[in-house]
Amino acid sequence: MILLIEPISKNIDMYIPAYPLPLIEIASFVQSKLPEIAINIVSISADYGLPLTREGKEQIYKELLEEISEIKPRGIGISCTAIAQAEETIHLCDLIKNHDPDIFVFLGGYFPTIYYEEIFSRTHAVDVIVIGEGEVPALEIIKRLERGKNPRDDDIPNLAWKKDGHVHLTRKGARFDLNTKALLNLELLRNPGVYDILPYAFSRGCPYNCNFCMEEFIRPIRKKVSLKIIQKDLRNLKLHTKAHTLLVSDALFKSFDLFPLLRSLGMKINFETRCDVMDPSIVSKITDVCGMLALGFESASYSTLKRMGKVRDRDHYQYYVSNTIAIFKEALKNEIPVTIFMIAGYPGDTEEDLEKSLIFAKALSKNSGIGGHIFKIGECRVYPKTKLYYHTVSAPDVVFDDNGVFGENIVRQSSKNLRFETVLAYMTEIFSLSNNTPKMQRTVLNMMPFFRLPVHALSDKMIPDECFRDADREIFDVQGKSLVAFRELVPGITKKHKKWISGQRSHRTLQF
Ligand code: B12
Ligand code: SF4
Repeated sequence: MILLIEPISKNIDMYIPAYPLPLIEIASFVQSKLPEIAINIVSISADYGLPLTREGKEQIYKELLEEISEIKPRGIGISCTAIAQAEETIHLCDLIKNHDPDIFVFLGGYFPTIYYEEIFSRTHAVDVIVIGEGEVPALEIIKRLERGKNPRDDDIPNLAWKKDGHVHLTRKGARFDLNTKALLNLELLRNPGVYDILPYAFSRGCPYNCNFCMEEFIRPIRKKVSLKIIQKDLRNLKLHTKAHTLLVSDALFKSFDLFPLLRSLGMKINFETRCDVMDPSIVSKITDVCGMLALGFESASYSTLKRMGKVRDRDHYQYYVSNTIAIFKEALKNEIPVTIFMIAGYPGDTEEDLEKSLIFAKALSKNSGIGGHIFKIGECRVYPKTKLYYHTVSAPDVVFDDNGVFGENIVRQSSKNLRFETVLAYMTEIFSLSNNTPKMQRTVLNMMPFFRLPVHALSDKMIPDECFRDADREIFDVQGKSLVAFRELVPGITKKHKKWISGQRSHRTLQF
């Protein structure tokens, strides 16, 4: 038996009741090659609950370890996509190894791919880290484990481990051939029926190399999944789930030609794309099938976008901005909810840059539509090892919380005379220009039931006991029935906790 686990994320704000796509991709691939091996995927939040307190978390881990004792897996693979999962991932590895040192623990995902050295310096509980795409290395690891061998004894590509104080890296393998991608096998999930949202990646990778992004570490070239595989996958999803929303998980989505196929599924498709790759005339043709459209806009300032590596020159900038306006207007005209993602206080930003974004948001928000719009703006984080990190540490006037790969790394002063309070004030003002129409509220609630809520709002007495997995109300039940009841209450809870809604992200982070 092999267990694959999606750990807890501390960021509740962006919690999406979606199956862990990376683990299903890997498990389906391994299962298709080794059908005789039992593989099971656990999503801690979906299958055990979302812990709101330390006690709740301890209860969940106790249950998980009891189960591990029963099923006795030879290996446990853990996926760590976001920084918000990193500390819990390490804690979980420690717990598993202390519980049973014979279980082979392996990790994969963005975080371990980029920060394997930092993980090894924190824990001895990880036997191997898989660098980059996990399908082929996981297959080879699991093959060896099932034969009773140590995967470190053979020359499996894209692995890292630490021995005698040194990190050992195996040879770099080729990119995963997406033509060999397995069909998603939902039966490998513990509770396939509990997910409201179906994530799917039509392609992997992005060639743009924006300075703040991590994509270039893992897949700097975009490759597409074949139409044949997509068709089969989507038909299976339709057949085996009751969910009606597909969440596009491409780094760079531009498969607009697939909308006729997507339409035939009878689902709503939520996707994010770049502001300069989508033709605004497409919007009116996808009205019936697009649930929500998101644009990674980031800023309206030429100087900021140039520092981000988002635009090449003035001409590109003009196109970037005018295309954003055109897509936005089309979305409103066609009653599609639209989210504009923005970053405030990017290193080098002056108040003038923030003002440009504010003026832009003010102008855009003069247009209104039933679909509504959200300016989802957040403070800037400087992820170590990205190009942005190296620029930032060498910029004399920029101050950020340089608290390592596990930290928040928030930019506190983006240029000499710009105070963080000023950045927060702009964020609040820009966010308040959102038009949270009933349609937008329904769409967001469906996908992100805890969107913008502070953690303490989930303990509010208004929430009935049926939304919790335990009598002490320390573990939130995020399976369908509980979320249905919770969603009903969200307008009231949001009103009650209004002052926190546009505040800093730290209020939306679980504190263990
Ligand atoms: C979809 C998505 C989301 C969805 C998640 C929905 C869901 N539950 O699936 C939403 C919108 C919620 C989201 C939110 C956020 N996201 Co996001 N998201 C993505 C996105 C676009 C796709 C992830 C995905 O499914 N990829 C497809 C799978 C197949 O690829 P993969 O994850 O890389 O998995 C492969 C390998 O990594 C490896 N692997 C992964 N796990 C494992 C495990 C084992 C055992 C092994 C062997 C291998 C392995 O093998 C897999 C298959 O080849 C990625 C970018 C991208 N294109 O991947 C960003 C990305 C993961 N998100 C990112 C960020 C920053 C965020 C936010 C913090 C944004 C914000 N500012 O709020 C939040 C945090 C959310 C949280 N809860 O913590 C960053 C992560 C950076 C980081 N390390 O923190 C990414 C990488 C974007 C980027 N390029 O910078 N996100
Ligand atoms: S376009 Fe998006 S995914 Fe691509 S590098 Fe830039 S931020 Fe990353």
